[in-house]
Amino acid sequence: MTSDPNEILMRAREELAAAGSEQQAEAVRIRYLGKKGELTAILRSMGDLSPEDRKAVGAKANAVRDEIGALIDEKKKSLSTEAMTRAMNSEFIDVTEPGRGVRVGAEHLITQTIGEIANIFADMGYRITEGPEAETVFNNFDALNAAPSHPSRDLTDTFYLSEDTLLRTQTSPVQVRTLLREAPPIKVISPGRCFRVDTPDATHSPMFHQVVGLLVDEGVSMTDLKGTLDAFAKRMFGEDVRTKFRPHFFPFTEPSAEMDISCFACGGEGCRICKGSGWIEILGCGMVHPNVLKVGGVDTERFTGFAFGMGVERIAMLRHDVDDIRLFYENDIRFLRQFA
Ligand code: 2NL
Repeated sequence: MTSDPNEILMRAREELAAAGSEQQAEAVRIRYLGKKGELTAILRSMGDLSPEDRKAVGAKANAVRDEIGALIDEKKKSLSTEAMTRAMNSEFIDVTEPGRGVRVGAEHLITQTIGEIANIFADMGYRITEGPEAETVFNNFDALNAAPSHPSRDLTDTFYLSEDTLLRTQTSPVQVRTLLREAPPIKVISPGRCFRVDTPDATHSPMFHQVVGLLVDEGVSMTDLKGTLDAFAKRMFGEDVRTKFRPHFFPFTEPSAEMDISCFACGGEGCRICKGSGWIEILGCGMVHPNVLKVGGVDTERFTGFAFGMGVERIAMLRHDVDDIRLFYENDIRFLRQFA
């Protein structure tokens, strides 16, 4: 170590020239100008010098201190500019490059099918009403004229939540709520999830979807039901399909029927889709039973109505040739993507 300011200035210059980073430049400041720095030591020890020496050495040491400080600031600035230039060159962003592409999701086929059915009925003036999946036994069974002994009420067929609540086995209870809340004319469809105790296989699932419809007004007859559902079938499956109604039984309608459409795949010749018969069962329907209308306080001398219900999975499976209902719930993207 030396106490010659000029010699210190030379060494500081060399060290700064060699400094490759702002930290290394700062280390130079600490070594010479810091609390324990070499130049600081000289300035501190000036009291030991004679007055003449003190003046000369003091002036020189102060000048060197200022110069080293300025050199360090300059070096830091140039290092920082260099670092920025290097970053600008290596981190160049090509704003003209095409984007990376966003993966857009799509509606599930069941949701799409519900939408198509709903749109057709919306065009005929129906409102869409929804209700809770957890229902009362009253709305799900009693109000719909199901006898106390009706098999679907059985504990082994229905998910009971308590003695008087359950997971709805159909979406008709939504329309019971409508009947209880509103006076005719009523014209609604109710899509939604339903639940039945079932072991899953290719055609059964303990959770499935239904769309049910209800129309109550003055002078409604079976011809209105047939015309409405025939119009629906033609829009849903093609203008060429014919419909036929076979007698059936439901506790909530009388008379009741099931509607078949002529096979949209073979035109009625008989094929794999219609299992050789030329006809495909699509939905259940009927004239609303007076007992059900009375629950809603409807004057059954003045008003009549029709109702219908269809399984959404069944319709989607038929139209898209899906052979296993479980595919809808497995969320295998390779299956779902086909309908995006
Ligand atoms: C089926 C077909 C159907 C209804 C549901 C209904 C609703 C009210 C009054 C009368 Cl509020 N009926 N819904 C009618 C006929 C058929 O669903 O296969 N169900 C098991």
